[in-house]
Amino acid sequence: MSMITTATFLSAALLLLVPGILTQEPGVTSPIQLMIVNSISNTPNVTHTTDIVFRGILIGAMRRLQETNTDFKFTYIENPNYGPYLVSVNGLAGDDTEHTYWELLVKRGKTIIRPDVGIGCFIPMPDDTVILKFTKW
Ligand code: B12
Ligand SMILES: *[C@@H]1O[C@H](CO)[C@@H](O)[C@H](O)[C@H]1NC(C)=O
Repeated sequence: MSMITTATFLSAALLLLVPGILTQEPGVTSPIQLMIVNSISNTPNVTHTTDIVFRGILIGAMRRLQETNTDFKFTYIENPNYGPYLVSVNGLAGDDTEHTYWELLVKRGKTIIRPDVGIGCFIPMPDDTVILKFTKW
C-alpha cells in the first residue's frame, strides 16, 4: 500500500470509530438522585445526589455515595441466584416476620418504574431518581 492509500484508509477507519467513541464517552459519569422513602413511619423523604459510570450498576453508585456521605449507609446479603438483596438503609432493616422490605423503584421523567432486577443488576439512566422505599409486602 502506498503512503497515501494507507493514510486514506486510516482516516476512514477513524471516522467510523469516532461516533462510537463520542456516544460511549469513556470515564464520563452522569448524575442520578437517590431518594430514601419510609412509607411505614412518618419520616420525611431524603434525597441524595450521586453518579453512575457509563452503563454502571446501581450498587456502584450506592457504594460511592456511602464512601463520601456519612448520612447514607446500606447493607445487603448476597443471594446465590439473584445477587445482592438490599437489607437495610441507614440502620433500618426489612424484617420477614413483619413483612417489611426495601423496595426498589425508579422515577424516570414522570413515570415510576419497578425494576424487575435488584440493586446489583439494575442500570440507572442519567437523571433517574432511584427510590429506596421501606414498605410492606
Ligand atoms: C416473594 C418474592 C419477594 C419477596 C420476598 C419476601 C420473603 N422474604 O419471602 C419481596 C417482596 C421482599 C421481594 C422483593 C423484591 N424482589 Co422478589 N420475588 C419474590 C418471588 C415472587 C418468590 C421468591 C421465593 O419465595 N422463592 C422461594 C424460596 C423458597 O426461595 P428463596 O431462594 O429462599 O427465595 C428468596 C429470594 O427469592 C429472595 N428474593 C426475593 N426477591 C429478590 C430479589 C433480589 C434482587 C434478590 C437478590 C433476592 C430476592 O427472597 C426470598 C426469601 O428469602 C420471586 C419470583 C419467583 N417466582 O421466584 C421474586 C423475584 C426473586 N424478585 C425479584 C425482584 C426484582 C425483587 C425486587 C428487586 C423488586 C423491587 N423492584 O423492589 C425486590 C428486592 C429489593 C431488595 N430489597 O433488594 C425478581 C428477581 C429477578 C432478578 N434477576 O433480579 C424475581 C425473580 C421476580 C421477577 N420480577 O422476575 N421479592
Ligand atoms: C415521598 O416520596 C414518595 C414517593 O415518591 C411520595 O409518594 C411522597 O408523597 C413523598 N412524601 C413527601 C412528604 O414528600
